[in-house]
Amino acid sequence: MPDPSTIRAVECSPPCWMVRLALEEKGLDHECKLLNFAAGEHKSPEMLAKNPRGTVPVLMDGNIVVYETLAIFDYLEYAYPQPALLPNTNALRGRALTRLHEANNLKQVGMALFSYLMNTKAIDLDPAEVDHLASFLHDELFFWEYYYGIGHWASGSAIGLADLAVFAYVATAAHLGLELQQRYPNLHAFCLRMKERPSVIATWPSVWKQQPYSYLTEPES
Ligand SMILES: N[C@@H](CCC(=O)N[C@@H](CS)C(=O)NCC(=O)O)C(=O)O
Repeated sequence: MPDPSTIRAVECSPPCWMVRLALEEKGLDHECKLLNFAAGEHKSPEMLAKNPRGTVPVLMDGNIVVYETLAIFDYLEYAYPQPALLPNTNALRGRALTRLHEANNLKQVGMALFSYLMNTKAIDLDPAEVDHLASFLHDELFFWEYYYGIGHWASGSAIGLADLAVFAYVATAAHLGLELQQRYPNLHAFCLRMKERPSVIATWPSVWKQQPYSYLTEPES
């Protein structure tokens, strides 16, 4: 890469985190410009010129602009194949791509819940709505708990793009109070493995307090 690429991202956004993790895992020299979401910096004229949808993440690699998280993943894997984050045999790649795109289900239910929690004033939060949205997340986590019981990584014996996606959503849910250890031991072990990786250490949201929230913590019975 002649010049370091830049990534425009907002902190605590799972899709942005996914791309930052991929850049770190690939050891690519890059600059991350964090935008102020509340101030609408992701919709500035400069950003809209790059991505008319006004969403982040947006990757700039020289003159090449790529947005849409999965497109960025695809681009990085093609442009910078080593270290690979997708396997190179047909069978394993088929499974890895399945898991990666399957993680969109996690994104849908995760983002619906996270957006509600983050965009609603504490006083207006409706516990029934939180439970309702969390129930979809639990339904989805059931699948991932099963997959991470088969192996350490979402597909095959090496970390891959799907793992980065799953981690960004599950770690966010855990930060919001989802208890993993008892209910999802395989996902818990996966998150512990991920937390030791330099990519996660380098990108851990700086605004996250040590103590997770308790929005998703279930009362003890
Ligand atoms: N389809 C996009 C969506 C990414 C996304 O949801 N980004 C959020 C931040 S977490 C965003 O930019 N929201 C602003 C908006 O939708 O206007 C992708 O996969 O990159």
